[in-house]
Amino acid sequence: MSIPAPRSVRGLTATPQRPPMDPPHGVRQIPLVPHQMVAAVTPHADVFTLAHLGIPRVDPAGWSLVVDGLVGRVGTLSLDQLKARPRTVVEAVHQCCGNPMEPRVPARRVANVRWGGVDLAALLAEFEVDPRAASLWSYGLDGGDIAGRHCDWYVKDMPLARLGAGGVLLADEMDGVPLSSAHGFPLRLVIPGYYGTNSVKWLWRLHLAAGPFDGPFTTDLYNDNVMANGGAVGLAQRQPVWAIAPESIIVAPAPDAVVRRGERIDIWGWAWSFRGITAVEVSVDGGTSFAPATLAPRCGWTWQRFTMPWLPTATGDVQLCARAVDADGAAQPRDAARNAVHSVRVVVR
Ligand SMILES: Nc1nc2c(c(=O)[nH]1)N[C@H]1C(S)=C(S)[C@@H](COP(=O)(O)O)O[C@H]1N2
Ligand SMILES: [Mo]
Repeated sequence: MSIPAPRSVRGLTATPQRPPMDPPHGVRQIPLVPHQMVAAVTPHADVFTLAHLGIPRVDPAGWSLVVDGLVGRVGTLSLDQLKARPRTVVEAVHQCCGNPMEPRVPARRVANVRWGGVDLAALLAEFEVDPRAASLWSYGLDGGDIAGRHCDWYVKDMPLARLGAGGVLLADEMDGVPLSSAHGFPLRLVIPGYYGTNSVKWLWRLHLAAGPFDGPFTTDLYNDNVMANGGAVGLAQRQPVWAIAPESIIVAPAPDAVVRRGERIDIWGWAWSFRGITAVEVSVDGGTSFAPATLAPRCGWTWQRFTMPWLPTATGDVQLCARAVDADGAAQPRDAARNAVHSVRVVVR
């Protein structure tokens, strides 16, 4: 596959060199399972790391960001120029959608992250985006072979209309400190409300285009109908894994916890989606009946805490489940979906 090189601009960066990759292969670190996700804002060290092709070690001195494509003004920005811009902080749920080859398997790789950086919509306005632009192609410095295809760079596309909902960030900080290499140093995209795969790390190029990008991470992988049909579908039939579907996790009690009959406990956890959650229901009988939990309001793009008091009245095994409903009225499916209902077995003694 050939990727068009950025139009060369006098004195400005052309296609960059790939930085050293360490490691030169995929990384998957998932420090927390749901019952460990007790913090409202996930500490830096507890945020999962996903990298398909390895981790580029970027020298910030030689780094710059290219903005090109359907813009009135092509340009590049150095890290210093970006850091000198007005800054913003966005707290947002951050979720990996799981293995793209297994779109119906819940992975529950999730965190709630405080990102710092610059607002993308404000920055792009300065480049005079052409009205024909409908898609933002974001390029990472990593590349290699995946799913039988070669890619020069990790590239994702985002509908430009997403900017209208706000919060899209070029982030250089996580929880007040510079991004680590694993999380995208020196700069990454953050698209609140979209699955993590869309938030391109080690960003080097923003390309404005009229239509979708054709590449392994946009055309073959991360397309629900491609996976459902077991093969490639045309660009027009794509169903990209973009907006996060309604989901909830039970944090407490933990799996296999022993609780006392006649002693009140709180069942609590987190719920989130692109649109925001309007109700969470909890079941203490394996999903036969549900009762509404108390739900905290959403604050920007954060996950929302739910809690329900429970007084166990009989001894034995109990299957607890939580089900979130979002602002569209869409509810979590019982099973066979990446956002299937989370269920926890506890023992009442
Ligand atoms: N350049 C680049 N960006 C990337 C990826 C990648 O492999 N390369 N992985 C994506 C995936 S699948 C996820 S879930 C998130 C993970 O971000 P984190 O490792 O900072 O938590 O980064 C996304 N951005
Ligand atoms: Mo992911």
